[in-house]
Amino acid sequence: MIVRSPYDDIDVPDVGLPEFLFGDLGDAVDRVAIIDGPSGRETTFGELAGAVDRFAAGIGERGLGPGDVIALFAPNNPAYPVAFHGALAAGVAVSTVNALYTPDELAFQLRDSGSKVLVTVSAFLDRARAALDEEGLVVDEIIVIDGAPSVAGVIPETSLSDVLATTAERPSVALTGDDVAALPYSSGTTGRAKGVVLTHRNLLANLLQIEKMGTHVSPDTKILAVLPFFHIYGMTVMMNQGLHARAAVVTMPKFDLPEFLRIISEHRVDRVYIAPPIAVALAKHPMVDQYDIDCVDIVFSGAAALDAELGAAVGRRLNCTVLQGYGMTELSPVSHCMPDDRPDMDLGSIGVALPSVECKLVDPDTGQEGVERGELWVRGPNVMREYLNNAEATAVTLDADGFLHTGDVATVTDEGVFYIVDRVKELIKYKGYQVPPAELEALLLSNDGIADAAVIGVKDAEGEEIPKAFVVLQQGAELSGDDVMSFVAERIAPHKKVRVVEFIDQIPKSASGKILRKDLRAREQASV
Ligand code: 4UU
Repeated sequence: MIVRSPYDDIDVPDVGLPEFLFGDLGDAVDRVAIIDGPSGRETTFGELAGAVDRFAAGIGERGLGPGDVIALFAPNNPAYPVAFHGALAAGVAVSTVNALYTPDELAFQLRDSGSKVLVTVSAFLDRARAALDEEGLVVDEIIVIDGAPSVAGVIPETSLSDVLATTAERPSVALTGDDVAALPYSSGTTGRAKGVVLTHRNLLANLLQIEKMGTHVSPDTKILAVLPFFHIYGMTVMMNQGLHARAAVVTMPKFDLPEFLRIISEHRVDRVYIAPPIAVALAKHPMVDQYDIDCVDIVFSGAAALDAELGAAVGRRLNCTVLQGYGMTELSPVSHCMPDDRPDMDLGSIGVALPSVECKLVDPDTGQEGVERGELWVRGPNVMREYLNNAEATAVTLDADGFLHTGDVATVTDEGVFYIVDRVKELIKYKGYQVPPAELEALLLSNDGIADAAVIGVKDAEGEEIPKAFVVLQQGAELSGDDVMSFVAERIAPHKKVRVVEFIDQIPKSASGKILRKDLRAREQASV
């Protein structure tokens, strides 16, 4: 019933992640760890480790330590790993926040995670200050990591250089693998975004699992980090894998095609991690031919299904290997991928299970295990501990045997190659970003003109998944589809926008009042 990884198991050392990454730099001290893509500024491993140490001291000096949480609300830049690993080294967990969030969304995560410090950049200060006006937060300081001068606001704002200038000793915390390291947010299979409790062991294990598959990331590799570090894909696969392998990580604060191509070309990047929408640009955009990017060896796609044809087109145009992996925030994130040395593997697959990963395919309706096509359950050292302060959601997702129920439907070949073929969870993915329907439904219901609402994912003309709202209007209410879309767009991050609206007389619901999304999907199928 259980499909095991074809690789030998890994051993996970019982240490904290910063110790694992920076404890013994050896001759990597003078190598370049981070390159700021836009400016080309370089940071060596020695400089980075020194800054991590000072940040840890500064965090300790503020009285923070094990059990505390800080929030990191920033785009990719060279200071991101300083704050992330500095906090971890002080025993403090880091809740990474989506850089596109509105003040309300940010406030929700700050409150829910109990963050005591907010680390951000000057361009985000307006949103940060607005969030901190909300009630129930325990944030008492903002640290601005891109060198902006500190301002005397309602909540003190400190620059990174002031934090790093501390003469305090780095706190001596004896971290174990069981300590909490990161608290990214994910809606999982149902409901609103929840804090995903990832331990040092989880994050470290996933690095070793990826490495053991023969991933050829070496000190000579240059990794492009255009996908955000706040999302688990960027955090583990770009930032931490790069640091672990002593590769150079080239950071980009956001995706912009000419800048993306310029940075690849100028820095001779050989490994590019993407989500499928970037594959569309790489395969089709005329601009790609204007740049010398023959340095690219591997394009690796994850976070949403990659079309095999599209992937093959990228490979032909860039004359490179294209690989696909599968992951989930709750899995730290990678559980399956195509190894570097198997470019022959079907690009429409997600590859094989990583070392120490065990899988089951389970019929979501009957619970029968070992079916040909079923919900993918995953067990391994990379599986999250729990959802933060949410035993109920944890119980739904993580069973007594330690299997995490992914909400994705998969098949597997005799060779152990997995395919994702459907999704049974509510979650919608827009360009690889999470869109939790429950959140949009709650927002829609807060409109006086809306009596009831349900949101599902549908395909647009390009085959991209987009959120669609079914809306029941209050009697006498006169709202157009555009009114509904604007109402939502003004209140949430751009990737969560409702992109289609259909008015309907009644939302189909079960006897217990649960939205019957299956019925809405069937209705949608019937109309195309
Ligand atoms: C079909 O998206 C992620 C993590 C992605 C990732 C990271 C490292 C992929 C490969 C890699 O090496 O996490 P979340 O939590 O934002 O979203 C998880 C969901 C999955 O449950 C699934 O529905 O995103 C979807 N998903 C995929 N679907 C992720 N990867 C794939 C994929 N094909 N390759």
